Amino acid sequence: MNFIVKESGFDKKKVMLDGTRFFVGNGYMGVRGTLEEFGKEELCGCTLAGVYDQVGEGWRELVNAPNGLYTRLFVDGAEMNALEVEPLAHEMELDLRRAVLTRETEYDKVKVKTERFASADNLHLLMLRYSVTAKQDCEITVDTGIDANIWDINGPHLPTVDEGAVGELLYIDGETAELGNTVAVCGVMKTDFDYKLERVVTENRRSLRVFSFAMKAGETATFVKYITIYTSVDGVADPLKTAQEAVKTVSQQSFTELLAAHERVWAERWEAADVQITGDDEAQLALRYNIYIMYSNVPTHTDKVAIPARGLAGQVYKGAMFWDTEVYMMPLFNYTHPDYARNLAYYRVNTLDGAREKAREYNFDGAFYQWECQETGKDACTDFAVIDIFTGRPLRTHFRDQQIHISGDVAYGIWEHYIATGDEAVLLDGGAEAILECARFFYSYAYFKKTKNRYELLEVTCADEYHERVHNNFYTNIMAKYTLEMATKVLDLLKEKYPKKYEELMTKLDYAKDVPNIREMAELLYVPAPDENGIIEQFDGYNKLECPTVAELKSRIIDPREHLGAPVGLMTETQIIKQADVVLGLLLFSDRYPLEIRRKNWEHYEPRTEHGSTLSAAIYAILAAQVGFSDWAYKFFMKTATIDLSGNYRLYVGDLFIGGLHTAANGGTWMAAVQGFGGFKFDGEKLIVNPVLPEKWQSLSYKVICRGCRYEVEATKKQVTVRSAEGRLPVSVFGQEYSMESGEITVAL
Ligand code: IFM
Repeated sequence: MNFIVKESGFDKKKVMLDGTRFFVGNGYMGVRGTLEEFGKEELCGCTLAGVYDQVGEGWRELVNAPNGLYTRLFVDGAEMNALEVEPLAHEMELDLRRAVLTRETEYDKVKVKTERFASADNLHLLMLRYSVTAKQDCEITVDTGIDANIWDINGPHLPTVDEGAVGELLYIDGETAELGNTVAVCGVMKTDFDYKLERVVTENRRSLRVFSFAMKAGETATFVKYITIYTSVDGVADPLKTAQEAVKTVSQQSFTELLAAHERVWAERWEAADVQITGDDEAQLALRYNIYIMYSNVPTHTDKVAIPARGLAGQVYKGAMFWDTEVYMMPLFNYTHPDYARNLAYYRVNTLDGAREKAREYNFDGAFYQWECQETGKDACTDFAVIDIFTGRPLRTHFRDQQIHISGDVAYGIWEHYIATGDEAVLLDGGAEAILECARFFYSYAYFKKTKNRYELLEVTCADEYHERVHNNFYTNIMAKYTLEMATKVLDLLKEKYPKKYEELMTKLDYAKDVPNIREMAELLYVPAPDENGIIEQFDGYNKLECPTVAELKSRIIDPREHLGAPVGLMTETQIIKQADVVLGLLLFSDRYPLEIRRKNWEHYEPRTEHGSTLSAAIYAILAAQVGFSDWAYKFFMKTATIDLSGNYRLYVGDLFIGGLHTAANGGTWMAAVQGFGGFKFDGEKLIVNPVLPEKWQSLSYKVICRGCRYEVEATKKQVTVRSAEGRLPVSVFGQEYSMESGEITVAL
């Protein structure tokens, strides 16, 4: 039962990384794993999903709530703060199964133990249990409450706040600068001992109760903090009043009762999504950590937001959603918790108008989805997204206006959700419209080259991201082609099954004239093909670029923070790419290319890939597993699985801080385990299970839900077993199809 992430010893240098690593969250709030006595310098953050704010010309980003965990401990008048007083022992323990973070710190005279969780049962509730055990007789003073002196990257997002106390209840209520959204945090503390209330402080952006008590050696004093958070984004008329009432209600229950309700939700999640590995404890724990992070960040309560690229572990990357959502995160939820995946799919329906506006801004038709999307549907990406570290000048990048594969990725996400679940609701409620609009966008972007009788996509930014303003990027073109094909399938499906809906959409979108164009372009869009050696050129002219080794190129780096991509970065004029591009296209469309082609391209592109993005390793792992490079697959699997645990990632691009969770890699880890080693794929009609286990692994078991039915797969090196009490769909194992009528099949390998 390997569910515990543990770290012993306190290291000031690790405060920032540990804050991310020991994250707890519930998709509504994300709480960094900083210590209770820490403040904004230590990057304490309780980041709120869907609450965005912009101050002046700064970046619009997620808002951090006032810190309800804030607690300072004084023993005989001296503050016990791990930053000031070196602890004799210190341990952080994240229990992934229960989603509870425990901290134990020992000082000369006392031991401190805290446990916290962001309730998965009541998303507005954050709980802390704080215990002090005296090693000798001593006088204790505790200073605890809510602190609005919080970490902001481009803030202050709550410029003025009201601090208050009503009896035992503390609160802080603030308004965001841009939209005037209210953010209210309330807290109530309960103790199991008597104390003397010294004072109540409601000033300087803090609402605190300061109390003291005497302890005898060996005694333990425990208090529990109930913290509730409501904002006007939740749709409540008076967030402060709601938070106050909520905290009064929940504080009638014990910590243990509230914890039990939280644990029940997590038990159900693990029941659906756990992936078990035998023979490799390190891989097992890392894999579970990544699943834990995904489930701690997924918005279960709303479809107005999805999962930000750095999760809810702070404001980095503006709290924006990228293509990471569809390509890296949705597969896990599609197959383990389809109702959560549905929220993610609807998020793109809800931001369709913004995508239409963006298309119009650039004089295109249809929907050009936002490269960086927040809650409004406007693109949060700027044209000058990176600062040149040497000159201090902004660099013109083309993420926003040319990374057009985003519209294909979004359409792909909606369609794949339909394939996985068979649920037509998203399609009928706007998903079909989004796919049709994305197809229309590609048609309007394309250039028809008469001499070659083909459509081309010119001036694009590759999925690889180091190369911009190129023509006919493989990943972009194949994704666009698929979008056009999906659009034709959507048209056929609607026409056949929902003729009224079909007519409605044709009229609403004035689409009849587009239908022949879409069908034609689906046929005639050029996708770079394998050359005589089986290699697909990433974009027109790529093969002519200089081809140093990654190591050689990296030796030319002057400053570790320098931007390596376009317009003037080191990698731009070379074949070195940042992340999977051709390899990603070959993975997503593996049924279109023979294994030999996929293998050759993996071998060709891997040495040319810097893996400078955390989106890269998972994709290389999966394709490596598919084409028989088992050792490589394992190496890349471990790389992606340990990114957030090891803290082995880039913290700056230019002068831009980009630390935080890496939710694409977290989702990608599940994909690498289940779709890579587990060999799982679902084509809408049958499950395909072709497992290839790394040498170390004795077995791999996972569960998936396909079209509403649960399946359990258990693979060893000798056999694969698929079980399902309800499964109606056939299973294909290494090309041989089996019926699931008996509820279980075992195939010897
Ligand atoms: O979407 C990615 C992009 O592909 C690489 N840079 C980081 C973005 C957010 O994760």
